[in-house]
Amino acid sequence: GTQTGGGGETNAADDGVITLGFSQVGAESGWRAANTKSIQDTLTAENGFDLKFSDAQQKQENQIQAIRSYIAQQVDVIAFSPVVETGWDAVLQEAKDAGIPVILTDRAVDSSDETLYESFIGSDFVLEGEMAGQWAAEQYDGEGYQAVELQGTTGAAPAIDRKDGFESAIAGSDIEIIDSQTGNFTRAEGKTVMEGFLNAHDDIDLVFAHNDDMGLGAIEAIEAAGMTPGEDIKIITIDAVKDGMQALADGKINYIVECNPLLGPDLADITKKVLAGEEVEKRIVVKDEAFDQAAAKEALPTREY
Ligand code: GZL
Ligand code: ZN
Repeated sequence: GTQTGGGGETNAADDGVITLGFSQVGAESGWRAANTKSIQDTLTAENGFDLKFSDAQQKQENQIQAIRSYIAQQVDVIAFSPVVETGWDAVLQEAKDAGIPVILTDRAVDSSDETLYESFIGSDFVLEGEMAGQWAAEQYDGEGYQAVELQGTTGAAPAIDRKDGFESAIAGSDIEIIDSQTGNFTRAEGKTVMEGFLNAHDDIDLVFAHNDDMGLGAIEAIEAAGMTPGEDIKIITIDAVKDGMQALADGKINYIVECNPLLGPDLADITKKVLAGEEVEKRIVVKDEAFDQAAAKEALPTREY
């Protein structure tokens, strides 16, 4: 519904329909596709929403442009997954001045001014990195393992935090990260970076990829080099989307930490509470589990994504 109030106060949609403008990062990975589906399947007309959705092709300027257009359209709520952590304060202040509440999903912003958004719904990426590192340290300690790291998008919260978590968990083990580069969360770039690692090092034991898609790209590069992924070179990834779980069940990946993309229901719930003037939690942490090869075989038939 159109925003009848002036700046400052927020009011529920006057015609009973909640107009929500959503700026999505892009369509870079299987995780993103599942996340988009969850949002589009939940924020439907029958659930009381008029969803305006935009794909930023992983460019921050496109997200800022989309948010500005939602402000101009005077939507009831703005939600987005910030592609990187920094550079949002100005546009979020514009939303605040227009009296439009903002909800963050999936990735965080580094704004020190917490009044710029109502709530942040997403996983604990540091914990995901720690879970991956702990498993690696348990499995591969005492053997002088050399690891390479496929980082997510430079400046993105999941890339920064997963790296930190993994490094803290392997500190004290004799796993050493001998090379680390961004593959921008995509399969194609993960493959290209892994090809570079394989040319530069003849002693790689382990790949830590910040998402399944880059891990799947690494598998292609390892096989093209005549080696067996999951055996000659172990692979640990994060997300647990269908293609990753299949590779895990097939023995090409050794361990996957889940990052649940099904954020639509939480977003719908928080949005309705915000518009009803109810108190909402500033931070909603989505729970994640982890899978080895046996667990993947077991879980695959009933995986929602
Ligand atoms: C994590 C999400 C990341 C996924 C990637 O919540 O932001 O972005 O791990 C996706 O697959 O591209
Ligand atoms: Zn080397």
